[in-house]
Amino acid sequence: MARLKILTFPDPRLRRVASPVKEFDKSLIKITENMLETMYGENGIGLAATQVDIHKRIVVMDLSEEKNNPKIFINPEFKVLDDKSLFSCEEGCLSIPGVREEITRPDKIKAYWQDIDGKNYEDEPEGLLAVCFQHEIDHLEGKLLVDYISPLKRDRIRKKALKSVI
Ligand code: GNR
Ligand code: NI
Repeated sequence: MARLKILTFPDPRLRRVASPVKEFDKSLIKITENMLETMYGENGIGLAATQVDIHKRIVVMDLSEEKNNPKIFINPEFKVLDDKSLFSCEEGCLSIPGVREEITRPDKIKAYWQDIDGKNYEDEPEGLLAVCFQHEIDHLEGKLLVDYISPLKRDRIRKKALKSVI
């Protein structure tokens, strides 16, 4: 296993749209193992492959207190069941260190994904799981939580991030 480097905003590679996983092979297992190690190492509750410069539709998560409940979502998708039911949550992102923003998202969603063997699942996640699921799918679409805030605020975060690189 290996820890992977996490891309940070405004790296243009975070804007790439990930491709569906078609082969459920050994290399997929290795990617998910490395992503889990990276997520745990950075104290994150979720990680999308895009964040480690792998542009495939792979997400890992662990929302448990004890960090002993790793979840793998291959080709995750969701549809909004009720666009009037919203949930606000202060979100952070490993690709935008130091930034936390209150984001409002649909609360009632139906989630679809495959497991590491390609088996299909669906569920109606709630609360933090529903938030995290949408946050990670945003990454696979090249979308970041700064896209939900004002352009002025986003520009400030971008300038600060560019300064701290040098
Ligand atoms: O570690 C993370 N915490 C978090 C908190 C609230 C809403 C979403 C998240 S996901 C984030 C890890 C991350 O950047 N995943 O892409
Ligand atoms: Ni994130």
